Amino acid sequence: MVNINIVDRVCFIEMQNAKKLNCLSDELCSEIRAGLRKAFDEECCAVVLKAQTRNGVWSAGHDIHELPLDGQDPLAFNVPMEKLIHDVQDIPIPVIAYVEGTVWGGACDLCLSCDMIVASTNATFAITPAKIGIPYNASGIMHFMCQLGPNKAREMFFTAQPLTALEALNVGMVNHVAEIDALPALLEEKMLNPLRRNSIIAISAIKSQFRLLTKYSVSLPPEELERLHGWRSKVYSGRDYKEGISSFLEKRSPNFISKSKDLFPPEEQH
Ligand code: YZS
Repeated sequence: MVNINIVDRVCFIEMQNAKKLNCLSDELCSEIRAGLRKAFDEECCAVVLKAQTRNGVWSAGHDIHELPLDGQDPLAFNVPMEKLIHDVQDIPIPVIAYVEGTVWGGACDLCLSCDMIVASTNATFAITPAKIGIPYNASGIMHFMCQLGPNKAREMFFTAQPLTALEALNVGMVNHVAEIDALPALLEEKMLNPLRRNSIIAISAIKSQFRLLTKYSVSLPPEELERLHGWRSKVYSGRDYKEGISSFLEKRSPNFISKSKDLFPPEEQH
């Protein structure tokens, strides 16, 4: 599912499950995580996460077939896709998302969790939980808020509409955009050659500081955390979530009927 190739201290991890649109299945996430560990063990100075595309799709996001229907949190801390997102942020080596094509759902969060993104002009980025009745999760929402600002992040989550590569560049989500043929040279000149020249121990210390500063920049009192979890569990154990998954798999439009007030029953309002 994944090809790992180390060239001149850079670890290229290529998703090769194009026939399944590189859906972030548990297996694919585990193989990418193994690639990250190999990059660290082999003392690489950078990781490049790329994909073999089909129908122009870089990754179709979480494998919808693997979303739990038994009331479990689909985006719990310990699900493989979330573990991959944590590993990308925790590995003390710059991880660059190299995007040629469309990116959907959790794959968009994965790209945002990388340290930098270079994209081809035909790339697009969409976060789509609202299309499936998923409440997303706080750490993922934070990634978008930090990278895009609250307004653009809300627009992406609420509309589930793709952002073009140029729009993503304008809001600072993407570092560089180029025509697909020019992207390899841009990656080498703007990123990989400087990374090979610079001090990796200094970069590791700087990346680790970035991680701590963003991780602890928000502190919610425990009761607010519990309230947040209450909202999420109501949604992912509710009707719209099941309807979102069924409608996708049955290739029909969803019929969402849950109401906002279902989240805030009168007895709980204060
Ligand atoms: O009909 P077959 O069996 O060939 O299967 C179809 C699709 O069902 C399948 N497929 C997927 N299967 C599981 N999980 C997926 N995410 C997924 N996406 C697609 O692949 C076969 C080809 O799909 P088509 O729709 O026929 O292909 P195409 O017309 O080229 O459209 C490609 C896209 C990617 C635009 C389309 O498949 C699509 O919109 N897929 C869903 C993208 C998406 O919303 N992914 C987010 C998944 N959820 C998450 O990542 C998070 C949990 S959340 O929802 O919170 O963001």
